[in-house]
Amino acid sequence: MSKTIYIINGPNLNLLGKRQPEIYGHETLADVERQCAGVAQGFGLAVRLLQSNREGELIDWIHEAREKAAGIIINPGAFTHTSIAILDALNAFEGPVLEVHVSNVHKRESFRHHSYVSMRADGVLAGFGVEGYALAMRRMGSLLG
Ligand code: CA2
Repeated sequence: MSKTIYIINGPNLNLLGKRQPEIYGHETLADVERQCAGVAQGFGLAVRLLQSNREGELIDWIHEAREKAAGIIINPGAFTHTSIAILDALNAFEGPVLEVHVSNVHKRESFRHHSYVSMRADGVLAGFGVEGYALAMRRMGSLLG
């Protein structure tokens, strides 16, 4: 059976491709899922794309990933900059964790420059648009292949 990669998305990312295209582009989470599934297939991996506006639900999925996923690609949205709880959950996950941001957070407001999740992430991509997810999936393939 294929190893599964969880692609976990935080608050407001359900709006990708629907609002603020000047920052976040025109592609939706459905496009992200399709692009990542294509890359994953080449490495014999499967994907499960998840999105929630609730911190606790994101944490529950990270816990679930301990049993069901070989790796996590996560864009925690604004929780990136605030959530020690998400960091704690990721610290209990043993596989690779890659952090993705659609925008270049370092080019934006200073409150976006710090990430709790980066203290656990094995790699961070920011500012590659939604293409960052597929790039992270390619890296996941190298790490797990
Ligand atoms: O650049 C990223 O991917 C962010 O994680 C996105 C978060 C932001 O708080 C982080 O600092 C950086 C915001 C997600 C909001 O997503 C939207 C997408 C389209 C339209 C409106 C919001």
